[in-house]
Amino acid sequence: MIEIELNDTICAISTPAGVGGIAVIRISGPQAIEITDSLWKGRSLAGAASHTVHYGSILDRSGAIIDDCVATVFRGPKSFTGDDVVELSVHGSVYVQKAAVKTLVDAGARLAERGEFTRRAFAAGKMDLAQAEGVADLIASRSRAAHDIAIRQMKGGFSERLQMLHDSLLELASLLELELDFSEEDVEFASRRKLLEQAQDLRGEITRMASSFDSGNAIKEGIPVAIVGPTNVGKSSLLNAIVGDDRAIVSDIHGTTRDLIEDTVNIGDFTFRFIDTAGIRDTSDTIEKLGIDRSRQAIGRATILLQVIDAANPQKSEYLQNITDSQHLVAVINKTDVAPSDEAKTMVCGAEAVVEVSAKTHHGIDTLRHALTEIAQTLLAGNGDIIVTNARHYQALVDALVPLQRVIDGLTSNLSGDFIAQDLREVLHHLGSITGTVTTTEILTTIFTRFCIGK
Ligand SMILES: Nc1nc2c(ncn2[C@@H]2O[C@H](COP(=O)(O)OP(=O)(O)OP(=O)(O)O)[C@@H](O)[C@H]2O)c(=O)[nH]1
Ligand SMILES: [Mg+2]
Repeated sequence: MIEIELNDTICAISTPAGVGGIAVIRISGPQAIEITDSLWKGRSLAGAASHTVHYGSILDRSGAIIDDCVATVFRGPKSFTGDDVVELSVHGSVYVQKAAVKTLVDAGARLAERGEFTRRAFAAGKMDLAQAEGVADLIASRSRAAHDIAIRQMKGGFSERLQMLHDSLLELASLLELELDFSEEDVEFASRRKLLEQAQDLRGEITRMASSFDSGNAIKEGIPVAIVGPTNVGKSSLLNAIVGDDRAIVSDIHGTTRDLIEDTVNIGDFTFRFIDTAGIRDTSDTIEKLGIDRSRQAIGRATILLQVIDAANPQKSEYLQNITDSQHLVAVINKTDVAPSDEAKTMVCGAEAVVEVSAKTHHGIDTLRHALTEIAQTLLAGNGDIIVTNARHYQALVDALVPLQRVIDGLTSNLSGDFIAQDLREVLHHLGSITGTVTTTEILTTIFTRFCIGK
């Protein structure tokens, strides 16, 4: 999709590959209705009003019936793509789906590229780029939290906020220009101090948005939870108890787990990515050492750490020394079915929650699951109403902060307005790239080829 033709008529199967009750084939473009009508047995679609549904049969080139189906007609510009669109609901046989697409292609439609329907919607001004990416995120969302963020983005919440930032920056630029126009006369339109305050506010807002990316990305991809601790404390047993499956090997031999073992589970509104790690201890075993290195890396990358302490053999946790402010620590005292938790509790340091469990009897596992959703909730709540989940948006915000800092430095050191205006334009450029007011074919191709065909 390097040079994309946006004026012909395209078609694709929009439902997932395979057999289903029904499958939807979408046709979009200036000839969508005409092409479908040429293969249609039933009342002609040529005069059909927009947003109407019609029963008939789809025919192959020889006139034989491929299937009875329902055609929904949307006339442009009031359609998803802005062009005329027909959606055919056929029976979900793999053969019927393929035969229907083939007959449409034989009659003059072209097979759509990945994401081409949404790309056309963007080109027609139906949505901006951030909203189009929201559509892709919505399709990919696996939890309520990820769905909520995606739907807000798709409905334009993020775009609106960017527009406000854009307007503030333009205002700043025009005030600077006024200053330039009247610099000969001794009139002060806006004091530099005021402009500086405004620029600092903008920096605060953009920084806040950019820093929400860590949480946003975790919510979208699954919040990484590392299960860590010394050997034999029951980390693998805990993973199995949480995910409700025999995912990891459990044994009473110290150093059983060597590699990272991951499993993804939805709890409440969130997706969590649990990572069982090798128990940390001094060892001369080469493979085990490599495993322990991986445990330490997993600790560095996790959003939530479950520090597992064996109630029957409590030990200190030097391995948690380097955790950062943005990481959340939960102490899990395990094997409470065989030993009291008092001594283990004295090993807890800096944890947000302490949960007593038995991975064996499953006692306390629900409490632990609840504690995890409470932390996840703070990830959502701690970032205001805009949460950035897209790496491209994050990068654009970070890129915008560089020239914005130059604006602030320029205002502080009383630099001439035209230099500052140049930096302001650069900030606007980076913010504009998020919604697609400034963009290139290359960027568009990268974004839309991540979509599925038929969307
Ligand atoms: N009684 C009791 N035994 C447990 C509990 N959890 C785990 N165990 C036992 O403790 C032993 C170690 O369990 P694992 O889950 O393999 O421990 P681990 O922390 O993954 O160990 P490494 O992989 O070697 O680091 C096994 O014999 C488990 O059956 C529990 O809650 N109660
Ligand atoms: Mg293990």
